Amino acid sequence: MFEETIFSKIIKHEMTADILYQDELVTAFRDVFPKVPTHVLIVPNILIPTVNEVKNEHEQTLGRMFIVASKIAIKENISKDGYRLIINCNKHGGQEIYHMHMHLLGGIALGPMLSIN
Ligand code: DGP
Repeated sequence: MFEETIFSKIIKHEMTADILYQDELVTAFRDVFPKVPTHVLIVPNILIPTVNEVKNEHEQTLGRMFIVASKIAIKENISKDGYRLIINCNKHGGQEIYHMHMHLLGGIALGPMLSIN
């Protein structure tokens, strides 16, 4: 069994978040510390800690994450100018919350893909 994070509480509505979308597979809510004007997290409802734990059985959920990201981008009016989708994995990837999630980032030009300090 994996250890639940704050994201499980948000998914179960035990903790407040600005939820934009929820269905039987995924939940999308605004990042509490937005880095750009639109910063949304798209999260599987089941706990997959990192991309390393992704299995064949998660294929539908992973597909749904992209579909939801695309729909939210349209709703947020950032689809035409463009946006970035990021999934961080483990320490070197900069992952802080061990419930796999996709960042949808947009609303400004994001510049180069990476800046390594
Ligand atoms: P990552 O570094 O990829 O694990 O990103 C975790 C993100 O989660 C980070 O951008 C901040 C966000 N976050 C952390 N705690 C909360 C919370 O309680 N609510 C919301 N909405 N977002 C959170």
